[in-house]
Amino acid sequence: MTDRAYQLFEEQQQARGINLEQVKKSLKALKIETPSWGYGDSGTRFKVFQKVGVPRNPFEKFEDAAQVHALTGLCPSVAIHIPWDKVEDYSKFRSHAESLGLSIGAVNPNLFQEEDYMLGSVTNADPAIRRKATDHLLECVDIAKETGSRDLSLWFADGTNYPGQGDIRKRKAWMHEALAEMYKAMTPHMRMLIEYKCFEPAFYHTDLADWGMAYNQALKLGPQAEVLVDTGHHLQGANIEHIVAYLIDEKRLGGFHFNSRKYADDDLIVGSTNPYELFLIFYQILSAGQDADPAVRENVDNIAYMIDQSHNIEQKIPAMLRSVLNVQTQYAKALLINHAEVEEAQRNNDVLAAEDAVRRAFEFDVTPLLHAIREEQGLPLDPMKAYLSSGYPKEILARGKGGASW
Ligand code: PSV
Ligand code: MN
Ligand code: MN
Repeated sequence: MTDRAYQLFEEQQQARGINLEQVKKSLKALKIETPSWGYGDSGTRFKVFQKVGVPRNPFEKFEDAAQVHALTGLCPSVAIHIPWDKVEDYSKFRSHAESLGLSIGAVNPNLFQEEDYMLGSVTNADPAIRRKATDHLLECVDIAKETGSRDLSLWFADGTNYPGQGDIRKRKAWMHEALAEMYKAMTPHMRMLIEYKCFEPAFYHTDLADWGMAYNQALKLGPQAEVLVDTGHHLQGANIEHIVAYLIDEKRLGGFHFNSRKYADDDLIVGSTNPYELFLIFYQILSAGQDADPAVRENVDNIAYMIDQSHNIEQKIPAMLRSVLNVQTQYAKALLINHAEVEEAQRNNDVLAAEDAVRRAFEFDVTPLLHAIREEQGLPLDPMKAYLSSGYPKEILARGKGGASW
């Protein structure tokens, strides 16, 4: 790469003691899973908007996801949600994914869309409903065996709207009972990623409301259970990067659902309102990646980076491209942090120098670096532009309206 902009960038970073070859290697290794449901029609509780050209079935969702991977080299796997992505023959589904250069990623059970679950699924006071919900979890383990998926991502809408509505401690025990049964059914290579959320759809209490509750369940289950951090699932002002650092240090950070939020679980394009938070999350991960404890480094190496966003008003594929490119940009910036400089400032209790050493990396324009790695990988320098000028956006219009919802 002889581009002038890259040359300047290289000189600038070398002068700061940054090993750009290592940075490029790390960037090329970044993998981000996209969610099948991010390609379908979506909306809010007020309205689900129907778009022209939306996939009509799980197979077409994967075809759209393959576009995102082909243009970015970042997204070789796609998470599925059951029953949204229920198919008759999972081995056929798996072959379809493989023929597109993809694999089927995390399997997400869905325990929030049936009438039966209005007052809870695995924490419902009715044992028959708890049984039905647990059976669905077991069904998802079987599906994961067929799809070759390692991760099962669990999110429960379970909670109550009013004081006294449910017995919080009994519900805690029922949650554990269901998770333990599922845990036992998993093969040794599988992982259970437990997702928490502070509220919504329940507005008084949620059975797994925060990382501590998810971590507590994971700890009681065993080493194959870990915590999933969805960036939209915290109360205002929560320090997500602190949670991330804490969980990695306890070797229980399983993965992320990246999305952007301003008010609640807004599920917006990643990095659209809070890029610095994303950068600081990567700062904690990269810092832990240099830990002396191999178990901490192992946790870092196994973090599943996943997107969880639903595009309400925008076109699905370009929105997904924007999300994954924003993740890549913030990761690239975080790779420019000079950790020795930060540590020296910390040792000297030099608050301003420490803050400056971290923030400075965020302020670099990493465009020349991203262009360089894309060129080296034979990818378009501007994946968004390449998509918009390709034939695909027009081709999918033939699908018409009325595609799969979520
Ligand atoms: C719930 O808000 C959530 O974040 C969970 O990950 C679900 O699986 C997903 O959204 C579904 O939209
Ligand atoms: Mn999520
Ligand atoms: Mn969510």
